[in-house]
Amino acid sequence: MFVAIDLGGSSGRVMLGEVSDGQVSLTELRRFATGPRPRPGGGLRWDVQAIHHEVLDALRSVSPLSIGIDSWALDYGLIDSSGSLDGDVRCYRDPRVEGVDSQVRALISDDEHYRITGLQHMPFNTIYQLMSEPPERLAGHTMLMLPDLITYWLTGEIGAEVTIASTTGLLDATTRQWSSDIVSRIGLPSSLLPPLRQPGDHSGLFGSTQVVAVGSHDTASAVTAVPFASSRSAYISCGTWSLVGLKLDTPVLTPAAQQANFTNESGVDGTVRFLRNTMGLWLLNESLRSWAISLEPLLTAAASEPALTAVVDPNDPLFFAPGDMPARIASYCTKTSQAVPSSPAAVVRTIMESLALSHASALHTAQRLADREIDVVHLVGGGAKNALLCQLTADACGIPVHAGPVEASSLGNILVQARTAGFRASPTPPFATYLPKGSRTPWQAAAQRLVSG
Ligand code: LRH
Repeated sequence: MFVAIDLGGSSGRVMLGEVSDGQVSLTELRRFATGPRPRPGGGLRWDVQAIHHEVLDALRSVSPLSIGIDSWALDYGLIDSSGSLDGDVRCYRDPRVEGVDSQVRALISDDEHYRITGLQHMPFNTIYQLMSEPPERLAGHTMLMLPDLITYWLTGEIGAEVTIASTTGLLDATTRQWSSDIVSRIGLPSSLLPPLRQPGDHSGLFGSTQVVAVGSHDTASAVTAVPFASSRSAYISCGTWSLVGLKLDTPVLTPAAQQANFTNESGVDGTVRFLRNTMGLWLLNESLRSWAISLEPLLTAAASEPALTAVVDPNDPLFFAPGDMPARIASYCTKTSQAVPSSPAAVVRTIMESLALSHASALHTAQRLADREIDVVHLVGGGAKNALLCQLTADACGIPVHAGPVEASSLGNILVQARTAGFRASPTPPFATYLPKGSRTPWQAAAQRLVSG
């Protein structure tokens, strides 16, 4: 039996995985809220001590063959010379990074940065978070991405797993090594970055149990669990974010890919996750939080709401911070001269259709940039449970959507551990297929409203 510690932006899970007949079965041992919390001094932080405590408590009751850890990307802790965490682990939604990208641009142009890292420009990428730190907080410190920090707390060993290192803006996408060029040009201390680990490496021992480096970026683990039907299959890993793209052998570092803001993150087994990071169920989860009502009846009601009366761009900065999401959706609709959704069900319909449109746009761009025909898309992660979202995504994309697995990151995490321990196991097949219905014309017209809005 293996343990996956899988930390998402709204909840964390400790999952048990058993391998039998080449398939992994998962059992949830523990689930806890992770979401960002306000910091006493302003801004947003993660309660990493609470996460560590939940993990330790869950591990007390099991004796697995190994443990693997994956989490959301971008955020890090700083370890001081005495080996302690110095200060908070800030959330990428913390506004401290505002304007920092233009300071970095003066040291290395966006074009050159993209040619080296292949990383999608997001103003809250790790590189900008680091550059917003006072220099004295970096000197004599080691940066550990969240899974590397939990690994360090469990094992005492320091390292940087490569799939999550590739989201920092400091890793060379071609050599898959830290870019000493970028590090020296932006003036970061080179001692900040620990030696790299690969998925499948042994990271250290927790008691007598091996901790194995997996695809420690949750998206890397999720893509490992996609039951790809063929090379013409794309994926959408849909949780707080929707990661929409292709698994490739080599990065696409072209100006067109840069302009479309596509990312080339390092995947398991030397693969590349060529994708666009678009906002996902965050809009829905934040809306539910402000209404304090449950999802299922709302989704049923949303399915009968009239189609495409109002759509929003989920990536608009207006939706980025935590807070009253329905009010912001209303103000977006007013600003773009669309009908304001007048009930929670109508808001949910708007969110679902907006995510479907955003999925379709990213998918069509991915196939153009990678010059690859796509005839099916796998939707994995929490969004796979949402039948309305899966159907609308199939309709907007005009191709079938294979749904599942839901716990893709945990499954991918266990698949790498199982392989490392010498077991043969493959991704779980999809549990449902949604065929596209209706014409794509109304979707294209709705997309046009966003462009001209
Ligand atoms: C998805 C994800 C995504 C990152 C974001 C911070 O959970 O890891 O790939 O960009 O969270």
